[in-house]
Amino acid sequence: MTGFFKNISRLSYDPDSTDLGFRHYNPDEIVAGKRMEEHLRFAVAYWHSFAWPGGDPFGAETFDRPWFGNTMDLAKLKADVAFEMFELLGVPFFCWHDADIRPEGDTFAESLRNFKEIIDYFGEKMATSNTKLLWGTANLFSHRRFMSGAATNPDPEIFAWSAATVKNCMDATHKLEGQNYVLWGGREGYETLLNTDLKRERQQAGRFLQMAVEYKHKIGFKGAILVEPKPQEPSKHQYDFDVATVYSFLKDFDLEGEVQVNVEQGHAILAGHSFEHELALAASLGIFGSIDMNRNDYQSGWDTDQFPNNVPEVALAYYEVLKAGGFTTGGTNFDAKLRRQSLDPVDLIAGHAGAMDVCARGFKAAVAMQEDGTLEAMRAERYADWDSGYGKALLTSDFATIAEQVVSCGTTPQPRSGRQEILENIVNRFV
Ligand code: XLS
Ligand code: NI
Ligand code: NI
Repeated sequence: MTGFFKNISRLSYDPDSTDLGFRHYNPDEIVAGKRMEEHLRFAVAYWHSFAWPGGDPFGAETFDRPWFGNTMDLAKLKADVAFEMFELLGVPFFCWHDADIRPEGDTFAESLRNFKEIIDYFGEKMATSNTKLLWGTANLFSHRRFMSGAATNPDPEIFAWSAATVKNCMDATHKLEGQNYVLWGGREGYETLLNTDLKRERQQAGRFLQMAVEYKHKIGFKGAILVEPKPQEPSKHQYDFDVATVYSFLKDFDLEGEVQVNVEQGHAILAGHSFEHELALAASLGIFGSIDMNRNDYQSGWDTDQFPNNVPEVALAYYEVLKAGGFTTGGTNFDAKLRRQSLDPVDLIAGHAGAMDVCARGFKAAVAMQEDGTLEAMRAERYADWDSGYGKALLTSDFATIAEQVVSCGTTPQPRSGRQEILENIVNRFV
């Protein structure tokens, strides 16, 4: 034991808890035919909880963690603390970037050696832990070499460096039996069109993603490859703008059926959508994979990555997840970080525990809405005329025939209510 979380014991379900216990998340409770833990599939994000130093654009680190520093011993201490936290929270999964877990070396080879040693260290820990790997990913955005992009960099050597990095991160994810591999392109975009060959960069990104898919098949990785859309930040414009943009990109590069999306709450908001919009669209396009759960500050206009705390919002999101059939390889990754004034170890536990409770409440509300069935019945009723007779035949007809029928039948269609307020009132019965 590292002693970092001293005086904190394993959290358990206690509906009357006034302390750190879960008041709503009961992993063993059967909801909609399955244990809640298996539905929600919570994951801790290594970067926010253990690598982020608490800086902001106006100030440097506020956190003073005993594992901060660039040595292997400290990287192992960080891993020890991380696995202690997974155990305290009882989370079934975690996620990492290469740069979160290993010290950067002077050369690619040295960084890789460090990385592999930590992956082995994780492997040993995972052998006796209940926490598995939801996904691995490569950090192709923090180091200055990636300032002009990774796959989309004007310098081919950076493309090569990035490809080598993703290859090794995929190997490691495969080795640890990760359920997915994620690609998020924070620098795959531009700062100014004046220096950007948009067409060429898009081709580079497409080929890069094809190579990742080819490599997945080569090594026999059975998990899903997920692209995480985000419209901007850190780049002014990012190519994986939103779910719709990613879909057209996948179509263009023949990657449909090979790649799904990891949808993040805060990114949806930045793109001018709601989380449920992005989830519903992903599901309808057949590319729903996993979620990064967090929330933005609605006033600040950037990706603040706060822990979720809005039950009605979360309920509508899980409603879409349920309609998509729930998670298969995906899960609920808390891509969320503490506020920089939240210095204490207990804050890390409280942030996650509260978020797990908010998700549990939202999820149970979503299940209740689904089991009640009124919302879906009303939706089905709204489109019912398409299911038979005239409506059913319409889409296989043609303009000329339709025009003739419209004139000859002589009736004028009457507008019907969309019933939005009634539907919103129904949702409010459950949240
Ligand atoms: C940043 C992204 C990042 C990805 C993983 O905004 O959300 O954390 O999830 O690279
Ligand atoms: Ni994000
Ligand atoms: Ni994310």
